[in-house]
Amino acid sequence: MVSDRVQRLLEGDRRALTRVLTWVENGGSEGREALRVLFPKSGRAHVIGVTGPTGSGKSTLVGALVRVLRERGKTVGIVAVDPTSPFSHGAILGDRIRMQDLTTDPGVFIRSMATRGALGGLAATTADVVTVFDAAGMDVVIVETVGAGQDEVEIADTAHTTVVVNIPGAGDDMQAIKAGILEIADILVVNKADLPQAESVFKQLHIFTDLQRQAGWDVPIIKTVAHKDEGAAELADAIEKHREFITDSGRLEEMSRQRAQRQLLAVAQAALLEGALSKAGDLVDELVEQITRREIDPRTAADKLIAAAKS
Ligand SMILES: Nc1nc2c(ncn2[C@@H]2O[C@H](COP(=O)(O)OP(=O)(O)OP(=O)(O)O)[C@@H](O)[C@H]2O)c(=O)[nH]1
Ligand SMILES: [Mg+2]
Repeated sequence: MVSDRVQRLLEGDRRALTRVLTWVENGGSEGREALRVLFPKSGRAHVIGVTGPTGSGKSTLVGALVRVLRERGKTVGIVAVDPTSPFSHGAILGDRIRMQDLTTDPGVFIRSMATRGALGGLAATTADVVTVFDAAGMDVVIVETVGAGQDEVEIADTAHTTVVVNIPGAGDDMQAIKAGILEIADILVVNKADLPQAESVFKQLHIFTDLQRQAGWDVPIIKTVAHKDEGAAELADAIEKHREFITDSGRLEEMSRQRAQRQLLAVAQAALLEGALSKAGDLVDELVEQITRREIDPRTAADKLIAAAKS
């Protein structure tokens, strides 16, 4: 069953892709089996993270970017990790019409991820969904997330190139700076450049990038008017330039190795803990009680738990 669907996915069957993505998101045995086969076939796609405040125009910008990438002959998978994304629902009519040409394009596949109920964490599930798109042969995979919390920063970890979208009109202090997500940017975008104060945000970002130099890479700042496709070609060029930079400098390989280590250790940690807890039974509750009553310190209690799991 699973291998049959995976085979059809690899042959380009979109319905098989949809099914496999559902399995992977559910985190069950089918998903795991599919990933076992698909993982060795992944690793070719360029993964782009697009993050920024709610309503900054991320989805609109992704739409504009995808149109440019399609003109350049690339196939694109989009993962929208945000329930309010126009890729799922809630778009104003204009946006929906603009998204239409994407949803009917066989070279584009859009997946909206449920943010709740993702087993093993949102970041881990997102990484698996990216792996499936990658193995399915997408040249580019774009992950859209609202830049607010830890999850978003972890998801940006999955990306080779992270684009942080800023907008004018958020007062003097930019929301993105507050959320501390500028640091993760390989490319900065000032979207809604048609609005007043765009220039002011642009200047503030320049001050920021002058202070924060990445070795060998000057973070470009690109003005866009996403709903008019303005700046999308420049953004695509900057992304391509960054891809060349990380490939030629060896950064890509280094990133892949670090990611491999993080993934291995994260999964192993979760599995070991799960194993230990299932063996320890009531001991966990007992130890929690004892720590609460200050009869035992957490470290000694953990030693007891590990000893019980091993016996
Ligand atoms: N004036 C102006 N409006 C824009 C621009 N880009 C997007 N918008 C509008 O901004 C609104 C929000 O755009 P979205 O693309 O849904 O923003 P988002 O960041 O994906 O929003 P969430 O996914 O909900 O966080 C829409 O009404 C867009 O039409 C722009 O460059 N200029
Ligand atoms: Mg969106």
